[in-house]
Amino acid sequence: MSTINIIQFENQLPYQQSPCTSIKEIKYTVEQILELFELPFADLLFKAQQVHRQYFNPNEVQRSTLLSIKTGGCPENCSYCPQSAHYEAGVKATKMMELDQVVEAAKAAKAAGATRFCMGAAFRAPKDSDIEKVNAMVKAVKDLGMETCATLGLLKEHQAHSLKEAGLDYYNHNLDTAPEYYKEIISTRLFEDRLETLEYVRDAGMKVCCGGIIGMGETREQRAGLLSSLANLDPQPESVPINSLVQVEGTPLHGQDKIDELEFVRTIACARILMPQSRVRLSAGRQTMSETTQALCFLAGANSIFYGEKLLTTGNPEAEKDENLFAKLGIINI
Ligand code: SAM
Ligand code: DTB
Ligand code: SF4
Repeated sequence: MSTINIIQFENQLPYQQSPCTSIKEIKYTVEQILELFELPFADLLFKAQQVHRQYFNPNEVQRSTLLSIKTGGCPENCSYCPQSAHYEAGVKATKMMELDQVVEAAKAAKAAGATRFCMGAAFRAPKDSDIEKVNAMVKAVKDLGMETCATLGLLKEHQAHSLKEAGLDYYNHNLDTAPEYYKEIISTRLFEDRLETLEYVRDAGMKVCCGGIIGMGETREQRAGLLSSLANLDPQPESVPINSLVQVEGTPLHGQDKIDELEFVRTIACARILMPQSRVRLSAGRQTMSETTQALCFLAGANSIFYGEKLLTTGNPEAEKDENLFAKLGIINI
């Protein structure tokens, strides 16, 4: 068994200065995270469970439902994304949804058991007039007694404050992949632009939902690089979505070798160990994942999911299927 002790991370790591203030010091190096990845599977999962049980009830999983409030036609070229205008992925571009449609969807999500409603828009960066519309949605969804989350792309400082004032609880903005691999995936905006948005969100007082995608052809070292960037955010994100790439025909990443499912479970376990107080979200990719692999992900410390038959443009397991899985595993919704 490796001698890595989780506690040692706090005390024995080299200090490095980072240009971005949301990463104040490099507490978790890629090399150390690789050592975790390389542990025997049983030892890695045991460590992850120990950490998980320090802060969470391991039988509780939080559920969020997504709604695409503005779909497609996005000017960015994220090579995984069917909503990019750069690719022909069969997604029809729409205008922003009307408020009453959003409220209807949120009511249905609440009735099905979701506690958070996450509104996503295919923007590079929203205009102030878009923020006004989203603010009205946030207020209406909060009035239903749900937590709110939005993912609208890059924000300006005053926009983050405006969303916070409207009552937005979480802002989702992912780092997506390791800084070293990032330019292979997206060239229309920088990794550093993302860090800036995360800083505005944090400074405005909202909770941060920030994760990435596994299975885009990255190496294990690059998976460790993504986790290092996430874990070194200070404070760490409250919510960490780990997406398994959903391959959509027409996008450049379609046809990519699929990630090995046990490697995906290892990634979840490492995320749990590195970010003990965060909710690690088993995110996109569940539709093609076996129940057994999902169960291993929960065992490895995942404790939230996207719930409902659609993500943004692609499918997700039906609510009833998830209810059955939760019943088999004795998992309760919170
Ligand atoms: N346009 C905004 C942005 O990029 O920040 C918000 C919506 S965007 C769809 C939110 C996140 O969904 C992306 O950062 C990416 O991590 C994830 N995502 C998009 N397409 C995906 C896919 N095909 N498979 C897995 N995750 C995906
Ligand atoms: C996140 O990390 N994953 C969600 C949410 N945040 C917005 C989106 C997944 C999108 C999967 C592809 C689609 O449905 O378009
Ligand atoms: Fe646009 Fe977001 Fe898709 Fe990138 S991930 S193309 S920014 S909708």
